[in-house]
Amino acid sequence: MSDPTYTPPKVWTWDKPSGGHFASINRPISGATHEKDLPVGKHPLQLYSMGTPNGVKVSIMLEELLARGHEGAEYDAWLIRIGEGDQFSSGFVAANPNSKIPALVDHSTDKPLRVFESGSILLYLAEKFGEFIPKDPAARTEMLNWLFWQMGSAPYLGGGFGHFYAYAPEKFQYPIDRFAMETKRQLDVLDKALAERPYIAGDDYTIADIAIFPWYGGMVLGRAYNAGEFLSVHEYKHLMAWAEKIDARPAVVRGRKVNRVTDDRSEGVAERHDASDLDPVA
Ligand SMILES: N[C@@H](CCC(=O)N[C@@H](CS)C(=O)NCC(=O)O)C(=O)O
Repeated sequence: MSDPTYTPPKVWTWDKPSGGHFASINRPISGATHEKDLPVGKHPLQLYSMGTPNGVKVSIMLEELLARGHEGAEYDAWLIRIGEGDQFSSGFVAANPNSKIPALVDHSTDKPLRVFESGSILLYLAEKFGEFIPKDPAARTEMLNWLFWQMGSAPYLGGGFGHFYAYAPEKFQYPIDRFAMETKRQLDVLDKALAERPYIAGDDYTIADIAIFPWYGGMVLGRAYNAGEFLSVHEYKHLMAWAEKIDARPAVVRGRKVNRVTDDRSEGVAERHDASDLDPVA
């Protein structure tokens, strides 16, 4: 139970788990908890991830690149079970010292190159293949505006609203009000932008759409925290139409299936090593 009379001590110490959904994996220190190398498959790109909103940004991007015929975007996707602490293996920490999925290792470079943070991975892939990133400096800057907007904004949606609405051990009104307000403000920002243009940064589909879709598209499509009714997401009509349009893209359908833990093969696969792994089940 929370203590309404709690006064923070002078110095915070970690003397008990914080409670809530992720209590067993949360620690106030970084680094590896166990020695284990990451597996490496046969393709140039090795993705270590899970089918969460941050994870699927990268698998959607890779599927979009493959759909445009870039064979160099072939990849192995390995499942990192964040609820079981796989992100704290020595191998994963070497790929991402921040112990968060997604992480990518590019083996097509002289020395294998690690790329972490979903925004950095999207930018890396967009530049490597020259796709989903405008060449015109003004259009590129507008795209980057929205890409970085997503990186700064989604933690309020996920770590703020989602955490206190769905995962905290008790319902506290103050943080739910605080983050519901901010999440609705963000949905309104997107809705207003999308009233004026087909994609978030302009006329073309870019990595900014790929970054924003899993969080904010997922939210209005009713996939996040069971909070669609609570946040009246039907009000954001332009955002909804954009989300439905992106959701229907074949590469998005495929990318969303990657690193998903499910018994239903048509819903997703834990690992992806071949294009046929994501083909519809006959
Ligand atoms: N800013 C990071 C956020 C990544 C992130 O928060 N990943 C979550 C899953 S969606 C994670 O790995 N959580 C595991 C943990 O916190 O230990 C990115 O965009 O890549």
